[in-house]
Amino acid sequence: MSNTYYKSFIETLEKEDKNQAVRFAYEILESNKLSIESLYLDLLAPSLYNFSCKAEDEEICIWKEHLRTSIIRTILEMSYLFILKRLETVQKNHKKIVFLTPAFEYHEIGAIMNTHFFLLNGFDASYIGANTPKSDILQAIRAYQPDYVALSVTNPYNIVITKQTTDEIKRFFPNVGIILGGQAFKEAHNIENLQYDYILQSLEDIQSFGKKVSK
Ligand code: B12
Repeated sequence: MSNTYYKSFIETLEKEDKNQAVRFAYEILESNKLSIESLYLDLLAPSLYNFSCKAEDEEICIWKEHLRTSIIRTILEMSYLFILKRLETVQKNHKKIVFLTPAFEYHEIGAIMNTHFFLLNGFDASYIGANTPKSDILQAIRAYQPDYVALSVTNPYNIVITKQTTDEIKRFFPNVGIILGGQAFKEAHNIENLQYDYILQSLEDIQSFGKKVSK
């Protein structure tokens, strides 16, 4: 079923019609045609993965990508109203997670989506931003005292800064668990030498992790 909605959604995105795309996603959630999880994973994520430009748009391709990302981001913010509604029935596990992308990592859509998935699985999760400098991450840990810090990393070039960041987190806050996820960690050699506690990559991983910490 989500396939049919995906086709219609892509048509609105190809027209770059932000209002129609946001209304379309709102209507899907409002009428329970798809869950928040399915909207994110079956419509929003593939609309970015499959993004490509026509040959004649080559020079403005990056702007088209930015515009599409900004539409998706607005839909994620809009969806928060539906998350609030779902949270009324979610049992909390009282585990706090600070979610971010490290310095130089601008890809943030996966981080925002997964922050929402953690919330829906009972965690007290907050997304604090993309391209977050090491010192700011340490300050955030000091201020919010989370149980876990989750880092989403897409670009393998950012593994070096991720290593520096995770080393410092473990040095100053050895009891804070480090969760890593994102495209950069799909290659096993990118994980070697990093200090972390969990690699999570999917909604199912978050659901199992939620069950484990609630025991
Ligand atoms: C949108 C986009 C951008 C936007 C990002 C805007 C934003 N606000 O996020 C902008 C224009 C800024 C951008 C910039 C660049 N990008 Co870009 N970008 C993309 C694009 C088209 C979509 C990424 C996305 O949002 N996908 C959708 C989300 C939902 O997917 P996701 O992040 O993978 O997350 C999913 C999972 O990985 C997982 N997940 C992610 N994190 C976590 C964490 C946890 C804990 C868990 C449980 C799960 C999890 O959950 C999500 C849902 O399943 C991809 C194409 C692609 N194939 O991914 C290229 C892509 C990622 N970009 C790429 C590149 C090269 C760049 C640039 C270097 C380009 C340049 N020359 O300037 C810069 C780098 C900027 C930087 N310093 O970070 C490459 C990366 C290649 C590589 N592997 O090295 C890609 C793959 C394009 C390509 N095919 O070449 N980009």
